[in-house]
Amino acid sequence: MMRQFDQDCIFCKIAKGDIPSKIVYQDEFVTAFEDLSPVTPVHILIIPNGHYRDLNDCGEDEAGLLGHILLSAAKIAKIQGISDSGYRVVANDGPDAGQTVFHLHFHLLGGRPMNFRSQ
Ligand code: DGP
Repeated sequence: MMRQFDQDCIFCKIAKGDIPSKIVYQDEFVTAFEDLSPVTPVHILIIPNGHYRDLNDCGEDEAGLLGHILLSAAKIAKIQGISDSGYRVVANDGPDAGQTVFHLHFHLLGGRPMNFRSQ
């Protein structure tokens, strides 16, 4: 059962369509949209359509949802044309990772080579 929206959350508002964003993919469970400050030529954020703060806020009940998010990332990478060149999927969880928006999201990054240790 998907969580409800949080009316004060900016990513919930994006999923609902209440504030504008460039949505590239959406289904019953997830919304994917272009990051406002892209760090790679392709930089998409994939979020669940309900409010989860981060991975720590997820449990076994969310196992299917989390799997669906990763499969959506692969699907969106194909749509974006970066399936073969390669891509990275990143979740920043908590202060050391620099999380700034507290609605679970996965960055889909691609379109140029990336160095894992420099970021
Ligand atoms: P982080 O919490 O560090 O994983 O990054 C959050 C990302 O969300 C950051 O790359 C910028 C992006 N972002 C923040 N606010 C908005 C917004 O209102 N619209 C869009 N499209 N992206 C946003």
